[in-house]
This record gives sequence, C-alpha cells and structure tokens, in this order.
Amino acid sequence: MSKDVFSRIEIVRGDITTQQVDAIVNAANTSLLGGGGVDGAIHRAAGPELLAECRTLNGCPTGSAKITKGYRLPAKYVIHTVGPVYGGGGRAVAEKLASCYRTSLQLAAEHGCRTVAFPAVSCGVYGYPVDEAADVSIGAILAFLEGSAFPERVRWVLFDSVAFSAYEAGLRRAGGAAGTGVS
Ligand code: AR6
Repeated sequence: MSKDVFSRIEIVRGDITTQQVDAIVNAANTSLLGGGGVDGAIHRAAGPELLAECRTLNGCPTGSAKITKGYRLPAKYVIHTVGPVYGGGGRAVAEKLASCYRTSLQLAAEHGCRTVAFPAVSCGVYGYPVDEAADVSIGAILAFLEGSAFPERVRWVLFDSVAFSAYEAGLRRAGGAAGTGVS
C-alpha cells in the first residue's frame, strides 16, 4: 500500500450531518425510506425533500448504494448505502460491508466528488462490532483509492469515542496513522 493512499484518509469524532464535504454516506435500510440512528439524523437535517427523492428510488439491496441530492445539508450529495446485519458474522457479511464502501466510492467518483464522509456503517442497530468493521472498511477504502484518483479524500466521522478508538487502532493495523481530529 503506498503512503500516498494513507494521506487521503482521515478519522474524526463528530456528527456527519455537519460535514463540509461533497458527499456524506448514509447507513440506510433496504427501503431507503428513513429510520433511526444516523439515517434519522440525516433525514432531519436534509429536510423532507430528501425523503421525497428517496421514494423515487425503489429501495436498494444490501451491499449496494444509491445517490441523492443533499438538500439542506452542507453536503451536495447523500449516498445511501445498506449495510449488512451482523448476525453471526462471517465472510459473506464482511464482503457485503466491503461492497457498501466500494459502491459508495464508485458513485462518489462518478459524480466528481472530491471529498466524502462515512459513518461507521452497520455498527449501530445492525450490530457489527466496530473493531471488525474498521478492518473491513479501511481495507476496502484503501484498495479503492489505490485504483482511483476520485474521491481525493475520505473521512470517517465517528459519533462516539469507542468507534473513534477502534478506527484509530484499525488504521495502525493497516500500516498508517491518518490525520485525526474533532469536527
Ligand atoms: N453522525 C455520525 N455517526 C452517527 C450519527 C451521526 N449523526 N448518529 C449515529 N451515528 P446506525 P446501522 C453512528 O444504527 O447499524 C437505521 O434505522 C452510530 O453511533 O445509524 O447501519 C437505518 O434506517 C453508529 O456507530 O446504522 C437502518 O434500519 C453508526 O452511526 C439501520 O438503522 C451506525 O449506526 C442501519 O443500522
């Protein structure tokens, strides 16, 4: 893995709805019609126009992603991805989570996004242990960035200190220490 790729990722503690980036990623469900957690926060901050656009999308399968406008958010786009329910874990579940990150980044690249922010997809209601999710998602993002100039920068926005520490440790295991901070 080249050093250059690590310089393109960062982790912060904060609220994803306030991020000044081109696209934020939503941890949605297959209906794309809203929910609790980060999904609820994004819909509240974006306003009702977001739900209206989501109704036109006919849902989204687990492991995939769809893009909408950001409406009242600072971000121009919201990329809605559907993480797997952890259940008993295993390789198929990890592959679905990696696929969420890949398809979200692909959509961001196709829309010319230079900066993208992710929450810890599947690490809330869907029960994915955050240390395992950190390894899977960091691996998927580094691999994607190796092969693509866009997005230029990827930021994880972790809501709590447990998730933040897990991602910090994950980055060290992956061989880098990305820029970290509070936002
Ligand atoms: N900014 C950043 N991260 C947040 C925020 C926020 N404002 N709010 C919560 N988190 P979850 P999931 C963190 O449950 O596990 C919804 O109902 C949270 O602490 O939002 O993928 C959907 O509609 C956790 O670390 O998503 C689905 O039905 C992480 O975001 C289901 O939940 C993800 O937690 C998806 O479950």
